Amino acid sequence: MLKITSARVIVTCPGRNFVTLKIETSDGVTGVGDATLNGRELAVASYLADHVVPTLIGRDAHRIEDIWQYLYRGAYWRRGPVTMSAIAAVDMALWDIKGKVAGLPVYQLLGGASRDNVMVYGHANGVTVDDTIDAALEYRDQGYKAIRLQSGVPGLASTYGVSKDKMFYEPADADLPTENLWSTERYLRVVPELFAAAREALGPDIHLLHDVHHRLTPIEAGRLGKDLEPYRPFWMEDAVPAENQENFRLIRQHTTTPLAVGEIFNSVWDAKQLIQEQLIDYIRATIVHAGGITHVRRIASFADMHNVRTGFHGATDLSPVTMAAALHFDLSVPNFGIQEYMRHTSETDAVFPHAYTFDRGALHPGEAPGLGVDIDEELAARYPYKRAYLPVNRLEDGSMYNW
Ligand code: GCO
Ligand code: MG
Repeated sequence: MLKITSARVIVTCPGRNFVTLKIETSDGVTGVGDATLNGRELAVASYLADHVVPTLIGRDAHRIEDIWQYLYRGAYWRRGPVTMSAIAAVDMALWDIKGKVAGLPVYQLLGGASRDNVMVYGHANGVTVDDTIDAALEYRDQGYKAIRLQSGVPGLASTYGVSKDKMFYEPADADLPTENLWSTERYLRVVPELFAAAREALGPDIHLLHDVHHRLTPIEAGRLGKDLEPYRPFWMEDAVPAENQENFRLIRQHTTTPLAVGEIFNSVWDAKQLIQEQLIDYIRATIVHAGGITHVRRIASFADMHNVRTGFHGATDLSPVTMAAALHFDLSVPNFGIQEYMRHTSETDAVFPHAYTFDRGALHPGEAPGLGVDIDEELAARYPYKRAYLPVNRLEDGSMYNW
């Protein structure tokens, strides 16, 4: 038995907040897990430190499945982003430990590589369509085969996905939530223009993606999907909020544009109908917010049975620990689709030294045993927690809307 002797929660802010769990075992092997929930970080830190860590001490680190069930069933209060992010952190750390003990990278424990590397998409954004196309050309020149396009909406001061710094996007940048304005009418005019310009500039071979960020109704999403069809988008993401999974039937009736959903899902149950009825093409639930490798594995297997592929969330609020875990998973899972890749800043990369590498539009998790990522605790301690919120969104008449 490999006893868990300690588990520590480390909160650090090298430019943005990250919550990391580090588990230590009786024979000195350690593992790391990500528990970052953007804008609500301390809730998960407390859930772990106050409620999970005391129950882990003395358990056998090798019993990953049993510990997962213990934390999920044992809490009585199932699901939810806070609970599932906390469980994910424990799960990732235990897979990391198992890999180190075996002397194998985690993807080998998951069945080995199903592909040579993991295709990723980068984020091109700009205030105008032309700026966005310029950014997209830079990504293409760096070797990206898939690019997400987000541009400003004429008449709106700020829009989701458009950053101050073209190559980095960080929405949680204010001590209290900033307020954005939204107009569906203006937005629906600009996106088809953006895609027309992008196809013209980038040619037929680059995959083009777009994130609606939950801002349309199903019939509006049907309209946008139809308008984008001539430009062959790879996917339209989060077209509508997904609490009501049936909503997607209406979108499907109107467009063949592929649909991606799930970055805020935390359980297979959030996607059950979407997958079972093939109402989506890509499931975006990811390791940190959906219960770790152990649970995402179930989601992906279920999706595979229904011809739905993975397209995991990979924004900068998912730490390099999640990125590493996602890459091991992506490399091995049969129904892989694509992986989002929003590069971390050099400060973040220094706090989380990692083995994964980027080459011509693809990532590889590397061959280091375990997840191949660690946290430099001394460096992390130099960046104390800094409160930061995601923005909120209102319609032009002042109504609260979806950000
Ligand atoms: C994406 C996402 C992010 C989220 C962010 C919230 O597709 O990458 O929509 O940009 O908004 O992760 O914390
Ligand atoms: Mg998104």
